[in-house]
Amino acid sequence: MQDCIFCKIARKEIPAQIIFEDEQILAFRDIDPKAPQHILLIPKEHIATINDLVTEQSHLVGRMTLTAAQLAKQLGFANQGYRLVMNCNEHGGQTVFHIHLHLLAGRHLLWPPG
Ligand code: DGP
Repeated sequence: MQDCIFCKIARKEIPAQIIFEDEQILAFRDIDPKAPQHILLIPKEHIATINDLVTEQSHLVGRMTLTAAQLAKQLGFANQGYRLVMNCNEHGGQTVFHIHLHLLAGRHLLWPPG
């Protein structure tokens, strides 16, 4: 997708603090962190929302989740804990229409979310 900001990050057309990359997944620091640790995990393939996921793409969500757990261990906050969030559309608070998994950690996160 030409105009998608996360596709541009995946193509390295705009900078980001990338902390993990493989053929299918990219992880980078959120530009506007909501916790001391705030990392976004995206599939390199453009998928606008969770509503657009098809069965053939479900492995990507598994890879994103497993990668988040690995990063939590590597970065040292797996045992203390963290939160994984995917926002969908207006009521979910989605602002970038390329699916992404938020990995939030480093403070006691409140529940329920606002
Ligand atoms: P959401 O509201 O769930 O769609 O989250 C989008 C997140 O993306 C938000 O926390 C801010 C982050 N973000 C938006 N633009 C950029 C960018 O250009 N670079 C980085 N690193 N993060 C961005």
